[in-house]
This record gives sequence, structure tokens and C-alpha cells, in this order.
Amino acid sequence: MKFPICILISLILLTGSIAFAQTGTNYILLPEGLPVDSVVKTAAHISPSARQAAWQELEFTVFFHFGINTFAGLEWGNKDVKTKIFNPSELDARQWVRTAKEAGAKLAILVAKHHDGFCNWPSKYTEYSVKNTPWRDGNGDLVKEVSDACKEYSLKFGVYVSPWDIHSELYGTDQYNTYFENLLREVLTLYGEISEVWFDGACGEGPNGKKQVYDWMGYYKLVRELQPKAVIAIMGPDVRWVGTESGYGRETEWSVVPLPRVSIESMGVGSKHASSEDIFLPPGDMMQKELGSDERIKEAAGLAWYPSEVDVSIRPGWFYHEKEDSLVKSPDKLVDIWFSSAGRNSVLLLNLPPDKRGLINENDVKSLKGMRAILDSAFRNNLAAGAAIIPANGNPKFKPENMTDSKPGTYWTNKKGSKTASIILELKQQCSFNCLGIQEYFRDGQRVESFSLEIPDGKSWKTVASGTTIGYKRLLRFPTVHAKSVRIRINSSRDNPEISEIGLYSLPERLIPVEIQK
Ligand code: FUL
Ligand code: CA
Repeated sequence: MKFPICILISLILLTGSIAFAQTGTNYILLPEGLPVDSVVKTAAHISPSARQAAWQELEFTVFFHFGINTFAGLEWGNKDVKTKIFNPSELDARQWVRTAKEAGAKLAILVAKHHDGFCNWPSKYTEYSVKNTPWRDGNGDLVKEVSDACKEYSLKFGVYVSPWDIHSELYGTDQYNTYFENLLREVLTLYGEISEVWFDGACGEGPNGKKQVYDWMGYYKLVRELQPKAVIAIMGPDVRWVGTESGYGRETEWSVVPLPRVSIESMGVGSKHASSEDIFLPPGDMMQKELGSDERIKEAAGLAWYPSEVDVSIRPGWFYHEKEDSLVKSPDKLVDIWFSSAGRNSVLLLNLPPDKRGLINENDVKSLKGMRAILDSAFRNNLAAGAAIIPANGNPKFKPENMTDSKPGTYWTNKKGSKTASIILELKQQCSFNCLGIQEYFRDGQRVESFSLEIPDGKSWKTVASGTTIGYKRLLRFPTVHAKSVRIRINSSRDNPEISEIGLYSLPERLIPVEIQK
């Protein structure tokens, strides 16, 4: 946390409003009875922590689901699956990471332990691991091989460690939490820098039929201590599950969401054991339609920057199954998912499950190459680059050209207190386009509530596309139009909008969804 909670609360109480707006913090507790417009303005100034901001800018990350399930043909395993079946014949972690890199991913998350309890590294705390398999004569360490490959190819590395354990006899007892923390400590100390720790919330039964009470706060503290730069995702305080596994995020996606009282209480605020870190229990149901709208935040006990991650598998299952070889998502489908995740203020986490040989299957590689080629050719040419930009009511300290310099760290904004904007771009020539990309300077917070894109229509302007939230990045597709001038209107915003990038692109017609074509 960048600002101690007690100081924040005193500031609010003393001034009756939120006095830290310029300071930036990734969560805040709200006094009861704060008028809704003050809550909304406060939300506009909640900003990501450094680790959250670095994660958001990755845009595209991958998962590798691989383990004993790959060989048992299962998704969740069962306690009777024997280690001897784990025997990839050609495992090549460099091929996995190279495939991810060539597809454009910036981080790879390996399943170190799934719900089945099998450890992909030779843990000293269990016999249920790679050390008791024929693979590399029991001397293999998959976590090491993947993390080494990530270093070689300059990808960030993350780990999925499932707290649920179908195999461990300790599951359902207090000793299990110690066991799990021992495993975590190994994974977090033996393999260099870890950028994302992915905790699934699943809490099923163990081999003895018991369920576990997880020590989440203990797990979080361990991650913060051993890997302070890592975001803790899903069942964790830094990154939120979007709420589906379809690949399609919300059209209205606020990164600031309400923090209910129980999450705040989990921080131990006010007690002498209070954590100095921004760690709280995730705030409940992530599957609702809108999480951060005015309606949802107006009576919140607190607010937190809690951005969305869209996880989806390139195949129907999370683990490899031969029978799904013909069901790999096509390049066009992956591109549609891209627009609906990375293009909707979320980070895309695409699962690539290596096959029984220990390789990313040819079919998956082919789809990924196809996806990359489409995205590269679509976004290579920003038709707004070099446009003359005429924003109304601008703040003279910010150059309009900051919006087309391809640098998300520079932006334009208008006068303080102004919650609408009108930005005209005179393109270098008449162009055809069907896609708008727009970004907010999210490091200061998320603000835009509604925006539209217009082109000249005789004496006035006509709307060709419109959207609600922008956030880190919003991509809008629309039927192809031809124009030399365009106008972007910010119709409403939680505070002065800070726009960091604007792009206009031309996509092959088939990539414009039929419902948009109408
Ligand atoms: C889910 C798990 O149960 C799946 O097996 C998979 O790991 C997915 C990413 O998360 O909740
Ligand atoms: Ca910029």
C-alpha cells in the first residue's frame, strides 16, 4: 500500500472528501454516507499498484496446463492415478515458450500443481511428484525447465499452484496449510523471479472426504515476502477473474470495484497485526453483469483497483486430450477472443496444453501462427498516426499528439473538472477503416463512462461506433467507413478523461462480427 489506511481515513473524515486524489492508491476505505458523486470521483482516482500496472501492460499471457492429468486423460485427476504414467517422450519446454513468444505472449504461467496434487517439480515434501516418474529417470524438474526457457526467451514466468489437493492425506487438517506453504515456498524460491501466482478458488474434498479451510492471508503474505513483484491472481488481491472461461469479457469493464466489509476486515485493519500490504480476500461473486458501475459502488465500504483477467483454453479442455485435436480454436476465433478480452480492458490468458509427447501440438501452433499474422497485419498500420489533432477545451500542458505517439505513457487531457471531450482528427488522407483502438492513461485511474466515434455527414457528424468504458485498452469494430476526418467524443467521464492512445485500423471484413455488420 502506498498510503497507510489510518491516514487515508483521517483525511476523509477531516476534509469530508477524498483529499488524496493526486497521490494515488490502489484501494481505499470509504466512510459511511459519502454522497454518490464523491464515491464516483474517488473511484476515478484509485490507480493500479506498480505490480498491477506492469501486469496490465502485458495484454497477452499464456497458461501451460500439463501434469499427470495429461497422461490420465482427466481434467481434475483422482487419488488413484499413479505417478508412473507420467512419461512425456519428447518434452521440450523451449518449444512451449518459443511458441508462446512467437504468438506475442509476454508471460507464461505453468501449472506447478493442479487439483490432483501432483507436483511438476521434485518437492521434498511429497512423493507424488516428477521425482517418482520414468521421465528423465526421475531427475526431471518441469518448473525449472519452463522457467529457464522463459529466461532464455525473455518471457515473464508465473505459476499456478492449486490449494485444492485430491491426493494429500493432510488435506482437511491444519497441517495441510503448513504443507501447502512449504510447497509454495519451494516454488517461490527455487526458480528466480515469478511475476504471477495464480490461485484457483476451488475447494473440493480431499482423499479423506474432508474439506480444507485455506489460510489465504498466510499464503498471500508468503508471496509478498518471497516474490514482492508478483501479482496474486483470481483467489488473490491483485488480479480478478473476469467471471467466465469463454474468452469473452464484459463490454463495460471497470477496474475499480467495490470492496465489501468482509474483505476489508480480512486485512486486519485497526489491529496491531494489520498487514502493511494491500492484501484482502477477493470480494465475492465475479460473475455478475457489471461489477464497478455507479450503482454497485455507491454504497461500498471501500473501493479497490482489481482488474480483470480473461482465461480461456485454445481447446475445450484445460489439459490435452487427443480426441480434442480437431477442436482447436481457429485463428479467426482467437482473434475474436482477442478483441473481446485484450480489447475490453482485460488481460488475455490463453491456455496452451502440451500433449503427451510434451510438445505444443502442431494444430495449436498452426492456429496461434494464424492469429498472430492477422493481428500483426491489422495493427501494423495506424491510420491515425500523423493526423492533425484538434481537441476542444484542452489543457495546454498536454500535447494532443501524445494520443498518437504509440506510447501508452504519454497522454492528453482537458481542463480540470471537464468530464466530456471532443477530439477531431484530420487524417493525412481519405482512409477506409473499421476498427478504433483507444486507451486511457490508466496509471492515473479509469474514468471514461461513454464515448463515440463519428465521421462527417454533410454538415454535421454521424456516429459510427460507440462504447462505454475504455480503461487500459478498448477495441471497437464497426462496418467499414471511408473518411478523412473523424471525431472522438467522450460523452461522460468520472473526472477529466486522460487519453493516452487513439488508433484507426482496417481489418478484413470477415473479422467484423455479423451482429455489428447489421
Ligand atoms: C479452473 C480449474 O478447475 C481448471 O481445471 C483450470 O485449471 C482453470 C484455469 O481453473 O477453475
Ligand atoms: Ca501516448
